Amino acid sequence: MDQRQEDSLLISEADLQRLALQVLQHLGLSPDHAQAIARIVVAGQRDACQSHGAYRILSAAQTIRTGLVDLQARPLLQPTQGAITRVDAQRGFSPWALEVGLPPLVATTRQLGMGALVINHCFHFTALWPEVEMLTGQGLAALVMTPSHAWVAPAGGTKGVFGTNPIAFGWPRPGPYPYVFDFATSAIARGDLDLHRRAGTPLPEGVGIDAQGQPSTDPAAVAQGAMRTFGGHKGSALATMVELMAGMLIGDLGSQESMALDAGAGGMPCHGHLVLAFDPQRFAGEDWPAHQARAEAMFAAIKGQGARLPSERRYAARALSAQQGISLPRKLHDEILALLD
Ligand code: NDP
Ligand code: PYC
Repeated sequence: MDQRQEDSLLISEADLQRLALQVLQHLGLSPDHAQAIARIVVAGQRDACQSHGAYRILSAAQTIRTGLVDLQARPLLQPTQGAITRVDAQRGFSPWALEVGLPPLVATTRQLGMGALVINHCFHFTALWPEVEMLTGQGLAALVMTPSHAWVAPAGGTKGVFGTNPIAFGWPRPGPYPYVFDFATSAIARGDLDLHRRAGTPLPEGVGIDAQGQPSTDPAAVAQGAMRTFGGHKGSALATMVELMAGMLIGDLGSQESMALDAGAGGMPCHGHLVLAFDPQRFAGEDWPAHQARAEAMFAAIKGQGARLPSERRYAARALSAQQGISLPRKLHDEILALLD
């Protein structure tokens, strides 16, 4: 949802980072957790991702109030097993665990051609594209997925089974901007539904049903009912894959179990998280530059028709934020400051 028309202020990236850090530590998080979370939510706000930027500081606060998340948990890096790097987040938030797991993931990927980072027992509430960009920045391709809470009905059904189950993909390109897409497999992200609810605006048609299974554009009614997958049965199958790959495969909770653990407390989901990385130099070998050039030709063919690549809106917002500062809704700024009371 576009909050750009809202009354906003401009804040420098350094100041927003400082504010986020101060608030998160005030909420009781250890400095390592607070720094890792601040980095990721500030990057989201910088890229004008309203549902997964500074707004998520409020989500962190709400999750902390549930008492379920361990604010001091130290991510435990397990011994690497073949291509698999595993970090047990020990019921802490995910960003620090991700930072702990990335270096061994990159090393394994370079050595074997592909690698998997499994993060277990983490509270995950961030966008996935920052994770993907950390890998494309190393010249790697990446595929990331995670369950959430069971807010989403399968195509043909009316009751929540899946999470909003985002999938993100990244492909390294020459220059600073990789090819990245990152989307929920639900018709709308839960964060966007929340923003509609906060703003008192209706949802787009077709994204949810009420508790009686009837189509609804009322965010509160859909929150009581269920959200729909995007693309009908196709989104439903992708959401199923996320439950399987980032749930059962890695021995962790799926979205239904995460929701049961929360027991109506209103916290962010707790489950596992899967990050896959691929080294093009190993797959394509010494011909990689030629194949990367073919990929560039395909991107040019997409753009040549007037279509845009995913993430181009974000990259434009990033450039604007660098020039003028980060745009932050004033109401959200005040709510974040109020967390210091
Ligand atoms: P959007 O529908 O806003 O965007 C999906 C993707 O499509 C983005 O990469 C976007 O790029 C791109 N895109 C949008 N419009 C176009 C277009 N016209 N042409 C080409 N590409 C386009 O994403 P969602 O609302 O589904 O998800 C938002 C965020 O929520 C994601 O970052 C996701 O990771 C996060 N999320 C996190 C969850 C969690 O459990 N942690 C759960 C669900 C979602 P651009 O950004 O440049 O517009
Ligand atoms: O927006 O769907 C969402 C979401 C779930 C967990 C974090 N974000």
